[in-house]
Amino acid sequence: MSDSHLPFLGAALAHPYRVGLVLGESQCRYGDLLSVSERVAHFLLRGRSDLREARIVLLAPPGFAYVAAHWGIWRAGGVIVPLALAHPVPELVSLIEDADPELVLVHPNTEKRGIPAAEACGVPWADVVDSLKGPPGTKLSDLFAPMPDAPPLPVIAESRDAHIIYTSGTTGKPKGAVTTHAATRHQVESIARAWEITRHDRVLNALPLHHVHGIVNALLCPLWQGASVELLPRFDPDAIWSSFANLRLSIFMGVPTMYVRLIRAWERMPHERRRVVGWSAGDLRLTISGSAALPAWVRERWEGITEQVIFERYGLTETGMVLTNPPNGTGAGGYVGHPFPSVQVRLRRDGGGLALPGEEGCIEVRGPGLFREYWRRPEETAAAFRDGWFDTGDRAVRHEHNGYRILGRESVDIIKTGGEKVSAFEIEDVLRRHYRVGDCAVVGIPNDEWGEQVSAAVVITRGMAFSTAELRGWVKRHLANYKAPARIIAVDELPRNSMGKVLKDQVRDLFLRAP
Ligand code: MCA
Ligand code: AMP
Repeated sequence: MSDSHLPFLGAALAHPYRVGLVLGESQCRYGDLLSVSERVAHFLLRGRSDLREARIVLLAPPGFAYVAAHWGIWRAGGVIVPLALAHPVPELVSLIEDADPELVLVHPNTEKRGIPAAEACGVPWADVVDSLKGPPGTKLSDLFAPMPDAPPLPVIAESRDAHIIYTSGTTGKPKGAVTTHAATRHQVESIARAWEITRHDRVLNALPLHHVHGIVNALLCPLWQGASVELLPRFDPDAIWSSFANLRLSIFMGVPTMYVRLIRAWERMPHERRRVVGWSAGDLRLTISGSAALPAWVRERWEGITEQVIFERYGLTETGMVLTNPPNGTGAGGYVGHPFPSVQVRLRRDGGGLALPGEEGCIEVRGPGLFREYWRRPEETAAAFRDGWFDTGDRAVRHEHNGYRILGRESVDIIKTGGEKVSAFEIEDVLRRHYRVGDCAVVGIPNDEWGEQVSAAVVITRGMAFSTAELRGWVKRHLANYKAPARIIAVDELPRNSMGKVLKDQVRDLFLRAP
């Protein structure tokens, strides 16, 4: 088997017979992933020696095909651009146009949206399941067989780009954060060191695979270490409780909303089952929350059910993981702890200078795990850094012992709902294109289950009737369903200052006061 010298393959090459993935009833060994990803690489290369950082969009649900394609893209010298399963065609078109890929890999479950989107962009597409078979003409029965006559795969320099992950910002459409192989390795090594992840771990991953959380933390990091990952095709609280009860898992990672959903599912169970699954979850080595603030009640309730303390960490798409509590459960609730190994963090005080312990400021990050650039957006890349430090836009305070406590974001126009970051501007832009909407303002309203709920105040064009369902449907036709406002209220006019700028704090108050 040819070796493309990527360090993430190390554990796979050393332990081909170990189980890498658990998918329902079936298991997949590292050796299988190596064989099949080599076939994917040759499928993508079509006789060429190196994809030379061509972007390949992957639109596939979590599963064997996703992981084999991911590895195959990297081994062929390509850059993976994973897109969300929730995107409707227009949003896929806009992301594919931006990424400018050489190919879109769709899956039987995603082709209904993936194919029209690729065709609208004039980009070729292929079925990821076909790519697993390797060069055309390969029989399915040869899937896991070695490829003795295949030419060697390219040697990939670590300075080359590895993936582009789209993230919403304060301006316009989502931006692609480009991360190199070297930065990805630093992110993985940093997590593995901080959380002591080894080949003896077994991680349950029910996260979507188009974010750093699901890809780097819960998939690449354990596979890099030679551990096993149980991949769920989608988040299903009952399936997760069953996995806790039936499998010897050691790590679960989730966003706060997932813990809320798990708690609600537990509360619906018969008394006896509650005890069994609660104890099994208590046997996990690590239960980790991130991507949004973990409410105190969730942490306490979870501890009551499982006798297990959820520990919180903090990170971003652009930086990978930044801050973490100690994995032994001794961190304080409400804090996200101290920097990961090799990550430097500082707090910039408003008006300049660095904040002292106990003083509020904006988190800035530096280190070898940071992204390289926003794809084809040099100005926005430059604006994201100050003296080489990445400006996270998150506000925090630091205390000597417990570390950092996140206080919120600088911008009211970024909303975190169920761990998904959404831009108010993007939703306002779509709402304004509806013929009934004269004007609108989108804000995030605190919510027990979602953290924040996307909420829109709309000025309806004179004389028109107003329907929440119609406006939600309109947004869902253009953007991922989680961007559709959960709450919509009609107002005569939006509160504005003397310069005409919408006063979002006052818009928020409208919702907080509404019944
Ligand atoms: C689904 N819905 C949502 C969301 N997700 N509404 C608001 N916010 C959401 N995030 C709505 C759908 O529109 C739908 O509404 C209804 O819920 C059911 O949809 P379904 O897809 O079945 O929902 P679900 O599967 O239960 O999803 C909830 C979820 C999901 C599992 C919490 O949102 C999720 O996987 N979130 C994690 C996102 C994540 O990985 N973030 C990491 C990025 P309707 O019926 O009206 O259509 S941050 C990151 O990577 C950094 C580095 C970090 O720090 O981790
Ligand atoms: P994303 O851009 O989707 O990667 O989301 C990154 C953002 O998620 C950060 O800038 C924070 O606002 C938020 N975030 C991540 N982890 C936490 C956490 N533990 N507590 C509060 N916010 C968090």
